[in-house]
This record gives sequence, structure tokens and C-alpha cells, in this order.
Amino acid sequence: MKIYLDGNLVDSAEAKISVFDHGLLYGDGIFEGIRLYGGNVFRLDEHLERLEYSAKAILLKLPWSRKEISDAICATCRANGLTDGYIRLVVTRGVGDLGLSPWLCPKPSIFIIADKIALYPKEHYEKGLEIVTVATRRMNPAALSPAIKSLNYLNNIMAKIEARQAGALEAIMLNDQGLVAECTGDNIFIVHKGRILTPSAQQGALQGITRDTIFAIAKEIGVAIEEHDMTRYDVWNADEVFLTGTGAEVIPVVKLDGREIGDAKPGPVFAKVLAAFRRRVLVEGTRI
Ligand code: PXG
Repeated sequence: MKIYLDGNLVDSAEAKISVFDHGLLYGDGIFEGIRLYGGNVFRLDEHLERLEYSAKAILLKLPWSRKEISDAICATCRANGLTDGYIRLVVTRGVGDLGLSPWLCPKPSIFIIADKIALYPKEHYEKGLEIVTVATRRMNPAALSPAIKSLNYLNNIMAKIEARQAGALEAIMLNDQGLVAECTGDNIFIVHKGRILTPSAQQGALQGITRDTIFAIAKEIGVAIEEHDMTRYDVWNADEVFLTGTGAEVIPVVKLDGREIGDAKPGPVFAKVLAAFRRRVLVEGTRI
């Protein structure tokens, strides 16, 4: 496998970064997870815009243009003969002396991995996931904006561990008001009385690229969609629930905290959304 690392395509065994990289020492860096479908990179511009926003928020000046990053992504996919897969783009603060200060790092590093990913076993895409609510709360936006896709994922990892300990593959994280924010690596949607509802960014949801796609799909299929505050009670009593993310794509949820959602089967709105999503990913991308 070839990895793009700071301007070169190198073998994965040679793709190494320094122990003095602040991305590793302090989680000081940002990333994007992107999908490749049939040789098209899905919503590449939107991912690169979010990367630029994350960079701006952490005062990291990207020394590469959007075009240069985009070309590097396409070159990495081509070098690996990949037409369908998952692209992990990471920008770290770079190498610097010990100490938190980002000014110790003169040059950011960039690397790109283009590989396969299977977030959940296939059967759950057909039968649905059983998930739980965990005690670990979503980071307060006053501490770290959930809009920044930073290399600090311990908050989500702790929640994932709790889910696993409860025998579930994914978890709902509440914000510090006790409202539903999102899952550990996915956004959440509920369907109630014919409307699709999802928590807002203000309530701690990452503005997912897949989430944005669901808004476009809802318009296309003529189903009302809106951001709405929600509690666990609202999710337990939803007609349907589904999760979205670049890794997960679109996956139904049939049980939360031991309560069956609807009739405990993936529902008709989910089926329509999934079909529209499958059509869209093949036509909306940037050719590699
Ligand atoms: N919320 C969180 C906390 C995420 O990390 C999403 C929502 C969905 O956003 P997108 O833009 O992907 O629709 C994410 C996405 C990985 C990986 O291991 C990262 C994510 C999702 C799945 C896998 O690289 N982050």
C-alpha cells in the first residue's frame, strides 16, 4: 500500500512520523474521513472546506492549496488502484520540541491513507443496530467545539468503550443538558409522524457531510426534515431511527436502551433514504 506523506507516495512500511510530532504528543491536528465510490471521491470539496474550517479554528495555517490536497488525494487512490474505499486525510501540527505551544512546530505534516473500511458487520445494515445511551457526555462546545474534527477523539472513544461493555456497537452521547447530541462516530436521525428530525450543531452534533446529504435526499424524496432538540424519550418513541457517517454510511437502528424502535425492523423512510443515498454516491463525486 502506498501512503501519501508530506509530498511523496511511500510504502506503508516507510510511512512514519516523528515521536515529536505534536499530533501524537498532544492530539494537535485535524482530519477528514472521506469515501470513494466507483472512482469518484464523494463530496470532496465539502470535506476540504470542513478541513479548512477546522484548521482555521485551531490556528493552523495550511501551507497547501485546496487543489494541491485534492490532487494528492486522487493520486493516492490511483497509486493504490482503489475505486471504492475510505480515505483518511490527516494534518498534524508537525514536529516540535516538547511543550504544548503550537509555535514550537514550524511545519505542519500531511498524510493520506486510502484503504477499505467496514465499520459495522454487514448483517446490521439489513437487520438494524441495537444501541445504548452511555454516561460519557459529548464535549461541551465551550471546552472544544464539536465542529472541529480534531485528533482528540478520547471523548468518543470512552463512549465507544462503554457501548461495547454494554454489548452494543454504537452509543448515543448526550450533551451536558441531557439532550441527544450524536453517536460516537455517526450523526443520528429519527423519523416521527412522517418527519425526519436530527439534533443541531448547537446541541453537539458534528455537521457531518453524510448528514448534509440526508437533508438533500429528504428534499428529493419529499419528506420534511428539520433540526430539533431531542431527549432519549423522543428516540425511544420514534417510528424509525438511523445513523449516518462517512464510515457507517446509512444504517438503521432497531433498539435503544432495550426499547424496540417502531416494529423493531428497518422502516420505509429509511429504505427510501438508503436507495437515494446509493444513487447519489455514484454521481456526486470528483473523478480521481
Ligand atoms: N460525528 C462524529 C463524532 C464523527 O466523528 C460523524 C459524526 C459523521 O460525519 P461525516 O462527515 O463522516 O458524515 C463523524 C465522522 C474514522 C471515522 O474512523 C471517522 C468518522 C466516522 C467514522 C469513522 O476515520 N467521523
